[in-house]
Amino acid sequence: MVGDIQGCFAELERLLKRINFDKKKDFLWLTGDLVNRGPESLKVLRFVKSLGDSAIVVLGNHDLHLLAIYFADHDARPKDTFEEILSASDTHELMLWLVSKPLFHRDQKLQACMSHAGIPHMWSLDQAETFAAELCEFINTNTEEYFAEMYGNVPNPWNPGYSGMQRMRCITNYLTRMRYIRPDGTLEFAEKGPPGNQHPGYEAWYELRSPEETRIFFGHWASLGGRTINEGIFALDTACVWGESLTAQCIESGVRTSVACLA
Ligand SMILES: [Mn+2]
Repeated sequence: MVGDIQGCFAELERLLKRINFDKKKDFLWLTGDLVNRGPESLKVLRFVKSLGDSAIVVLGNHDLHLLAIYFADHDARPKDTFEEILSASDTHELMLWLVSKPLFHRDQKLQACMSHAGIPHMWSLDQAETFAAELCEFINTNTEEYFAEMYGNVPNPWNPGYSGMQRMRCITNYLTRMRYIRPDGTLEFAEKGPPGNQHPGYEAWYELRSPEETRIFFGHWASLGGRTINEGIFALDTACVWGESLTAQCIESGVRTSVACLA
């Protein structure tokens, strides 16, 4: 399991060498945000795609942002680093590959699951799996509509009665953007720092989850430094693109390995 790569291809190569990753017998789980801000997003996409079924990927907010630029003509933001991907000879193939990826993955035998930002406390893992599958189906059958309408902070909080694009945007926000949440499910979108100084009434999402047998792995929240207070919930984004490190955790043994950012 490797956290947010965000275009840090050299560090990914070094990390995989360090853990003796062998695509013939190992599976590489990636918590999403393969691209953006870092220097070599195109290389990351090509490499992960080349792993075929050995790579298990869930989409993160930066991946969705890239797809929205490609499929719905959204504008890039000043800090985005997508030019190389968008002008590559294999852009279309890469985007079709990326858009087919899920937003949640669970392995019953390993008792492990992942999504980019995590799973809100109101959802059981079965529900998360169902909602994420609904979303994936929607994205792949209504691609342009989805990406044209994807951005936005509402509706918030979740209500099981939502349908259509409202429902899809709400599921997207929990699985790819969540950090702080209120007991009623309301998300706080602006606060990105570590727990301690957030708005009153909000908690880190994992603090509201009851202990469960299946371990949850997530990325997205770089300021956590790879730590949560929960046994069984693992933060994997160790801020490589911000100059810190890229981290892998062996799902079976729990052993962690990090390589420092090379930039
Ligand atoms: Mn993210």
